[in-house]
Amino acid sequence: MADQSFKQKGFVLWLTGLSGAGKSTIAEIVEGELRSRGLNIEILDGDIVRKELTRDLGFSKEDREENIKRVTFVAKLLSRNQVACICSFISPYREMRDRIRRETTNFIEVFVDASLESVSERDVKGLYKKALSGEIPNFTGISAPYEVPDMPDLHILTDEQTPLQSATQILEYLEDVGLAPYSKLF
Ligand code: ADX
Repeated sequence: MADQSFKQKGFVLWLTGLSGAGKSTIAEIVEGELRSRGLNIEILDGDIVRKELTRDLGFSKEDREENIKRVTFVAKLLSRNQVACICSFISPYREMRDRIRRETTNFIEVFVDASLESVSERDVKGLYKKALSGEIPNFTGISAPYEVPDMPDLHILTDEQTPLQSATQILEYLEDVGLAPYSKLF
């Protein structure tokens, strides 16, 4: 049951982590749950945004910065209009994530942490194999850096928990800071 007295505030829930760490899956669970609690919500996800909004960009440091810059612009517009915005991007550079924090209100950095061993072993999209053989250059974790967040608002260990448990950790945090109405979880 949605809490009718809850007044929605905009926020930017930013999921950062390696490709295949579970960002998109967790984002979708959180989205579904918040929508069912009556929040207006949008997801901006790397794989989709790169087809629709940043198709012209690749994976050099400059292109990733431009990718994140455009996404931040959209997230800013949404969140300042009380929309909950879930952003799911590798966003590998600390400096770029710090910039988003400075430019948006209610920014929550979530480190979706999976070991390189586990993501490259699972290799859901078959990209790690290609990156290791050199077929894909500049691949995060293999031939391009991932700068681990120093002080994320939330640190999620996806090697040790299910996507549902990770989503629950995020939902409890959002409830605690007053950005989501309380509800019986799942
Ligand atoms: S970011 O670095 O600019 O934040 P983003 O999250 O948008 O990256 O896109 C990452 C997705 O692009 C990955 O999940 C993967 O499917 C795909 N991809 C293709 N090439 C690369 C690459 N060189 N490095 C990382 N991801 C890549």
